[in-house]
Amino acid sequence: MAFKIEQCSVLQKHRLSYKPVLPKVLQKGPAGVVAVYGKATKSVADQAAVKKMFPNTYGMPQISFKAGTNKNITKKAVRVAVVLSGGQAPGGHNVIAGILDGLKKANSKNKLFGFIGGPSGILENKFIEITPKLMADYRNTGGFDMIQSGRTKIETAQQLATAKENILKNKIDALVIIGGDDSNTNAGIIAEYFKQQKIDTSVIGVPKTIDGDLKNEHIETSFGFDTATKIYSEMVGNICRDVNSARKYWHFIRLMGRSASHIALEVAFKTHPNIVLIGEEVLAKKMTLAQIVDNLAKVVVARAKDEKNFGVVLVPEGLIEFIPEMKALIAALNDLLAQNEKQINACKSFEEKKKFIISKLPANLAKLMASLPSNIAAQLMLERDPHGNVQVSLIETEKLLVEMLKTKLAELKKQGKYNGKFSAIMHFFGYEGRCGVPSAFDANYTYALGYNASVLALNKCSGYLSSVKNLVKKPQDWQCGGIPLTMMMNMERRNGKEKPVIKKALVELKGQPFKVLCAHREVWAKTESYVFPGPIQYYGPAEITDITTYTLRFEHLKK
Ligand code: FBP
Repeated sequence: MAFKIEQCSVLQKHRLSYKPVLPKVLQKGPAGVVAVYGKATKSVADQAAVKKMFPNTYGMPQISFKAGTNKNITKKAVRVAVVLSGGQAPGGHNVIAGILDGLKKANSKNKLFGFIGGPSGILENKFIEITPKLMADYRNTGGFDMIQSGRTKIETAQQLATAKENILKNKIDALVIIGGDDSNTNAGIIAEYFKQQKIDTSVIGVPKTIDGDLKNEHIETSFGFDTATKIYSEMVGNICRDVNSARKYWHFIRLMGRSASHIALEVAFKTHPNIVLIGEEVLAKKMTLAQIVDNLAKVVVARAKDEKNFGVVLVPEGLIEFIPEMKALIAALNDLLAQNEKQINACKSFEEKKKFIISKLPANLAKLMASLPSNIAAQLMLERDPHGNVQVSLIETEKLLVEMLKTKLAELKKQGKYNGKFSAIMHFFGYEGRCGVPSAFDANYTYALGYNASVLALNKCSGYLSSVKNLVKKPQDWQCGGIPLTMMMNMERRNGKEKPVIKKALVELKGQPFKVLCAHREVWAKTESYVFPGPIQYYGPAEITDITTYTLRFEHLKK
């Protein structure tokens, strides 16, 4: 009997034909949607500075959509382009499917193009037409591979002029940028530039990031957070069960989430680890690295007394930037690396580089830098991303914590305060979660975000982020509209300069999700309350397939 290996998994075949559920307001297509304009808006902070930088797009009203007959939608065929920007997140292809279907429903002659490889595709004028036939191979799939992604930022006068030239050359009526906080800041900059240049092309953003830190009252979550946290939770749950079976290791698991600790918190709700560190709490309590390690040691020692030399610790990858002393060091390094590029590049070895940097740092930070293990010091000095962020996914914070914890436990042993065994296994779960097959929630949400973006585009709204909310309800009842990108901005220091950026939504210590953690963590530390969520379910009862995150549900409790 001949065996045949299929090119496409059985699940994938089934997912290709899944029809996402559209919110009621969008179900009649763009011509059946009317925009209702709210009051003028202002930025979340630094209003005068943001207004000065966005004179043409600051203060625009919020938009909410309602069912009705829209006579303003252009009858002439339009050309829309889409670009994926930044890190991958499950559901990106469905955003594109939603845009395509919305455009085609309005006019079968409308066309959608995809710039290749992220924003650099706009600058290099590399694009393809996204036809219904091409789209059919990517519906409800994970990944960004149809047109790929990238982190290029379009900000210099030259880059903006090139973007304008290519957009005009290709007669693009609207550009949809699917990205996180930095990419949507960039969308805001391009929207402002096009208005200033009197170009009729609208620019619309779509909130993407597994990190879950692009959110506010109108953007309840970014897409990908639901699927990624389900994937990580399956893996963490499996480790919890292994830990509870073998009872001999402490597992330290670093989880992606560049700045905010939302991912670690959500995974903790789903799995009940013994410890979950929350970066925002570390910052608020001004904890030092040594204090974090002391707290870890307390739990390890207490469990050892019950002969439990095992456990699970979740570490958000952004933790390092929240520790005040490390935050100050990273901020100083960001400026130093940006301002001394030539001299640093001329250094022949890592040691030479480190010496040069230490010579430029203030005494307290120089001491801290010198005290760090070489691998961590080297990781802190790695090149920043184009938006000026330190690449925390490359910093092995879990190893730093384990090394320091070992030293602490050895001291306690000498003092007769600890009599256990400590054997640690370290993991980093990051890239594993970014391209998974989107959960039912993310498949529906991304499709709605894309369809909604097509409606914004056809209404010539520029400088808006696609907003789909009321997400704890059924998709049919989700509310749609747009919120001005400038409304989410404040001023921050990036690459050594003050820049307007969309403010990241961090874990709020007064918020419901963190309060729930506080109510449970003591018990989780002492006991084995582990939960094993298992894999994402795509078929079966809605209570299994359609469930949203704890974070979203707890946040809705406050309303
Ligand atoms: P976005 O904010 O662009 O969505 O990316 C987030 C993220 O997945 C972080 O969680 C992670 O630290 C980072 O991307 C990794 O970046 P890269 O893909 O460039 O290695």
